[in-house]
Amino acid sequence: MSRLPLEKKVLSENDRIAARLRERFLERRVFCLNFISSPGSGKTSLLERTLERFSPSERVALLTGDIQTDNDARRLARFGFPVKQITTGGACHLDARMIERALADWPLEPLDTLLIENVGNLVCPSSYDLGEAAKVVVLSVAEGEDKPLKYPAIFFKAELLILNKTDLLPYVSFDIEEARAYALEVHPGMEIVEVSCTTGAGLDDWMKWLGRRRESAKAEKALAPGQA
Ligand SMILES: Nc1nc2c(ncn2[C@@H]2O[C@H](COP(=O)(O)OP(=O)(O)OP(=O)(O)O)[C@@H](O)[C@H]2O)c(=O)[nH]1
Ligand SMILES: [Mg+2]
Repeated sequence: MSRLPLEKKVLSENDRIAARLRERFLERRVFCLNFISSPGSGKTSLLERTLERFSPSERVALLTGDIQTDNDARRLARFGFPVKQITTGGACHLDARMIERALADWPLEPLDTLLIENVGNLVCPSSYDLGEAAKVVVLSVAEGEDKPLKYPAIFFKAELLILNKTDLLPYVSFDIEEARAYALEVHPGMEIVEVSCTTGAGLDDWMKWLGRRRESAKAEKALAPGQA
């Protein structure tokens, strides 16, 4: 069998499960985000800074994917919200079946928000829909400003680009205006937020985006059943 038909079959099976998940999220009114970046760009750090800004009454849960170790789940569990690690045992991305399995014994009813940290990889995760409302791509200033041009799929599919580690700008040759221009070339109108998870700079802008996007998802949900 040639490679292409098999790949197509895997992806269409994934899309089928992702559609089922999306429907469940819609029915249960759960707002889901899928965070994607290269290894080490700061996905877990961003989630840590986000969780510490949430009030304890916030109904948020997290899934975090890695090839090996539960390090990220342990980091995130410190904030008191439910967290599950998905260890892919070699796969370079999360797929919709892994999410469905992880949620099988987790009631969605008490949840309002589900944050999924994908495996560190800028390529494979972009092909796998997880049923999320939106993808968020994180790029750190230590990675080179040309990444949106070299890995366009994820920059095209993500609604928001988070440019992280801005505290390192004085020490690296990263042209942040050029990075923004490349991202907009690939995805005109893409929203971009600059942050430093270390100093906290820009995190208010990120939290505002999150709040706004969550509200707009709720409004979509309100319209969905009858389409008024
Ligand atoms: N200077 C600086 N370092 C940061 C910042 N954000 C994260 N880091 C550091 O970058 C390293 C990787 O951060 P993580 O949050 O683990 O990155 P990740 O994307 O979750 O990594 P994987 O899950 O392995 O893909 C850690 O040493 C963080 O402390 C930042 O804004 N500035
Ligand atoms: Mg991580």
